[in-house]
Amino acid sequence: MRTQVAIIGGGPSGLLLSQLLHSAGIESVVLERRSRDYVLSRIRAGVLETGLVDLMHEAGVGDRMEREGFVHDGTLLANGNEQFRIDFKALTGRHVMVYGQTEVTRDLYEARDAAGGTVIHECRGVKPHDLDTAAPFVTFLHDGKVNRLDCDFVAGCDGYHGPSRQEIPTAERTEYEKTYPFGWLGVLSETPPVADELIYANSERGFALCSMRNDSLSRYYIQCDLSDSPDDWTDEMFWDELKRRIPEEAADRLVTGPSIEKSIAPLRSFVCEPMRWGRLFLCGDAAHIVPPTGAKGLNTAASDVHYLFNALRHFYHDRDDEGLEKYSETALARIWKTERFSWWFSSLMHRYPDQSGFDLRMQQAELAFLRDNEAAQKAMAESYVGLPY
Ligand code: RFL
Ligand code: PHB
Repeated sequence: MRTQVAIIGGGPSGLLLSQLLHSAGIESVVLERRSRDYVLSRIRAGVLETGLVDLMHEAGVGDRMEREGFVHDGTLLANGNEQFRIDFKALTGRHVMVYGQTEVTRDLYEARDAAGGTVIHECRGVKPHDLDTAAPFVTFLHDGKVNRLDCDFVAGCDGYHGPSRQEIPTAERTEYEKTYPFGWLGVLSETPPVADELIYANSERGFALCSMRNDSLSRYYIQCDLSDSPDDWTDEMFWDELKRRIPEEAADRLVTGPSIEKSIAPLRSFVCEPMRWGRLFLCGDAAHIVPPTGAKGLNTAASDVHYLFNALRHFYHDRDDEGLEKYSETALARIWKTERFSWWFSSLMHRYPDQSGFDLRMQQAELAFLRDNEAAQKAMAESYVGLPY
């Protein structure tokens, strides 16, 4: 089998890259370890920056998102019982779109099918070879046979646990990591959202987030211990704890119901440098992770895809390899700024087990400064709606 770009991983990064390449007449094959149902059952991101919304349109998959997504012009920040709003529209002239990652992925799969694209599911032992030559290839097990996919380039879109990153020799790879001493317990419930916009809440009992997917589907998170398991939390315990962490007026309005999904995610900041080695290019979670405060993971994956797609397009259409040469540098420049924002917003909103009285005062002062200072709000809003590509 031969293609121009072999894409490892059929999550949002891999599928979006594949669909954009198709729109530019460039062939690709996507190799995914899981079944399609499994990929579509993962509940993850919910907030899309304008850059990702534009990319979805560029890939020809924006129609359902335009119809069913929700434009949010601001977000609410709560500190105990106090609450203030960051007005994205007034501060930046821009907004974000609430549309689930599951829906993004579904739209991309459907578009790949409609275009006759090749996505091979349930591939095992995916392994790239000869990445430092002009003729790389990928081997994988599928339907009980070893297959070989020859290609010009390999895109490593296989997430944090995928094998692509490990192909960069350790002597040439630097990994930067910060783990946080807590996780997020998330619940999805078929109930109307508590507010029209997201509420990020800092409370004495820890962080909470009220988010949503649509008018009748809500997504809530609370900061929890890393040693907790979702089974430790009955629905009743979850709702009780959430109510104690958000402003009273919101708690009074909160409609509760049975959870239809409950999971715990640890929080991590991580960056791998470089993002390119020979003919291998890393995209998305394969190269970097942000803590979810600020909703940047999927959006950062999208900016990588934008840079890589344009670099490949120039290579194939204009025989210009400058974008490929500079891919790692260009992508990382934006990633580090987004890492900073996600780290800052996480530090501002969570309670840390070892937080001193002074640390707590600093957090409170930072929140008061943000509430009262328009320049600080503008800086926050610019990162939240998404830095330019
Ligand atoms: P993914 O989604 O992990 O997809 C990688 C794909 O690669 C496959 N794979 C392999 N395929 C072949 N061979 C192998 N050996 C393979 N190993 C792995 C996997 O099966 C998978 O299908 O990475 P990608 O495409 O880079 O996308 C990244 C996003 O999924 C991620 O950044 C976001 O979900 C993060 N995130 C959020 N991002 C946002 O922008 N906004 C949000 O509101 C937001 N909320 C979240 C989040 C992540 C969360 N969790 C659970 C980590 C909320 C949560 C709770
Ligand atoms: C979500 O709806 O899943 C979500 C929203 C905002 C975040 C993180 C997750 O910052």
